[in-house]
Amino acid sequence: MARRNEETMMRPPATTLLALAVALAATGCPDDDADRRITTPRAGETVTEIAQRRGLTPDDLRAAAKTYMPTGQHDPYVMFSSGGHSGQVIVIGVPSMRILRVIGVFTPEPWQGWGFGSLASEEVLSAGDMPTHQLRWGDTHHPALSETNGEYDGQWCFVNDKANARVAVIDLRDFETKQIVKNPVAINDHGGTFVTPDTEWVIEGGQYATPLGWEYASIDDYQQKYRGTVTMWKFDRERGRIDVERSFTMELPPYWQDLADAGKLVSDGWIFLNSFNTEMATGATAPGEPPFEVGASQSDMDYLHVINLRKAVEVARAGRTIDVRGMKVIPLETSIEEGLLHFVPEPKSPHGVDVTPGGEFIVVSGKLDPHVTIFSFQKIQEAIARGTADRDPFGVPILPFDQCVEAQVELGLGPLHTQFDDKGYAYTSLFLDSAVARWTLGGPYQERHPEPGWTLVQKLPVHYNIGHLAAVEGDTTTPRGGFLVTLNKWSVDRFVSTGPLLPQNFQLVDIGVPGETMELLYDMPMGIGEPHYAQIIVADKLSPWDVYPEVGWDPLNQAPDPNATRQGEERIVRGDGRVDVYMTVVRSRFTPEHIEVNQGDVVTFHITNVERAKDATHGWGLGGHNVNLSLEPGETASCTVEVTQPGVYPFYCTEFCSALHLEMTGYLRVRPVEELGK
Ligand code: K7E
Ligand code: CUA
Repeated sequence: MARRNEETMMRPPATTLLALAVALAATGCPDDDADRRITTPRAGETVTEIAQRRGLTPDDLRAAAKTYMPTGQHDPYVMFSSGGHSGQVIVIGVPSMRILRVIGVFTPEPWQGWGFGSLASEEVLSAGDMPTHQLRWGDTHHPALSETNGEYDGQWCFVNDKANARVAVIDLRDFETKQIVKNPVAINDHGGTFVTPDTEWVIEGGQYATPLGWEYASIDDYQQKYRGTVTMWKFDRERGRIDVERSFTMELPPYWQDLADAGKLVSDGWIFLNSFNTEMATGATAPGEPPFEVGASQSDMDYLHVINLRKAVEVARAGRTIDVRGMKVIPLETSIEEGLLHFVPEPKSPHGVDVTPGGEFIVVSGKLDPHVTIFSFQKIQEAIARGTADRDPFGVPILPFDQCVEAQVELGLGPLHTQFDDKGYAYTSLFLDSAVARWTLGGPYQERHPEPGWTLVQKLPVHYNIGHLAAVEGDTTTPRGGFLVTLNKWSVDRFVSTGPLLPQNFQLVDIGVPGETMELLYDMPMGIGEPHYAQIIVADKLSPWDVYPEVGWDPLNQAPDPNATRQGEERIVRGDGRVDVYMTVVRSRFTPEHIEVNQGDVVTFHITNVERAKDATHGWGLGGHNVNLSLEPGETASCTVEVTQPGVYPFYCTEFCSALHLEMTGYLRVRPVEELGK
């Protein structure tokens, strides 16, 4: 069904469009009063007349026909976008660009009750805290869908928090966050999350070098005491959790590691991580000294880190690690001794690193270089075998650039990130040019397109200052092509003004046709933080639950909840300053509805939604206590409230669930201490 959608989306009915094009070409826009054009339709207007009245061009209608999902129809693709400093993940239908859901991850999210009293969410969120204080904000950058054999399998989604070096695990059976791990070695990160082709490892590369283990060191000791990192988190698919015990970190020189990508197919078992500030600039430590901006951009080359993951796993398992706050860390000397780490010079202050679908090439974009540089995995292997005497100041071997490079393609200004399609094209974002460059891959991809390999084919302007871009399954071993979404940082003039803070602009691009035919289709304002990366999966691969498998389900552990309550067994259990309320929820009542407790009691509510109907979600909001739970069909959720302030607090259902939703309420009455014993 979805496959059929896919195809029809690519081929709008040509005859209708042709007729419209002819009709529209003949007439101009009738007037330029946008409001009147919308609000003065005539009865029985044809599509052509509507288009004329609204001043739509044939191109507008083509674009509309390619993006529009008729009411009730489902998008064939689903995009998982980071939410940037919203700390969340945003799920969007493609090509309609409709937001389907925001997933609460690092930041409390009230609709889902995420971090608003639910004990399960508090357990997940507090696992990501610092030892001394709470963290309730994150900056999500790179979501990674789980893979099997290098293809998305629709089971899990991971995402990193750049601000605090944390990684979250989202279960795609219910699209909820199940785990947050705080990196014990690094305080911030960037090159994560990227998964290996079977999701055995979730990679989290560092960013701004700091002393390992959150220690203090003077900036004067930068080269001695500050270090970069990359962490390999072991994912246990059975348990659906990252296994911290089996994870490890590699100590790296204090360059600022940036993006990472895992090798695949021929390069499976390797990791590529680029870096900037190999100058080891320490910024303006005194007036007049060069700021980071200048100091970190001096050299023409930085270093692509080539890491032998398989061998690193063996070295970590053999115990050749030191312990940093409970994390196994392979010291830099050990990595050099064991040949785990090689550098390849890469131009210049690079940002993106992306491995081609077959794993043969590694595409690097230098922000300050107009080219993308394509390295050959095989050539890198040969250079490693040949050996090199060249070393960085820490003793890391540097392979000769010329021995590793396959091609360079001049694309334009500020290249950042690259995606791939099914036709042997690559797509690179050009931040400074505000454009997407379509260029051809060579080598084994040559036969898929008519143009010569390693050539720029088309540059499509986008609006404006594009960061990442995402093509359908565009970073897997089997990219689908069809659509590309550009994640533009600035929107400037694209939308009705909402004041000085403007949304980002997601633009949908048709990349279904070869040659110079990329077509801009649609602008979607993204007014929820600043997303960085996104991945787009074929919707058919997702198979989330309609309702939880049984009534009384604990979504955190994906198992029956011991505190689940059946209808007829609702009760209030009191003892020693503690009150446990076992409650059920169904349209349209809470049982029990009246709960009387004493000031100072610690009251735990265990609430079970006994509904089996799809979408019969109830909420449980408790006034005056910062509490809101979301109770999806079958779910049991618990929440603990210490009632310090006497009074009468209505609780009510926060989802408009039925005609008698407003009657779905109850009272929590807290008797003041003075009243006790009366
Ligand atoms: Cu914004 Cu991948 Cu964090 Cu580039 S990153 S744009
Ligand atoms: Cu239940 Cu409203």
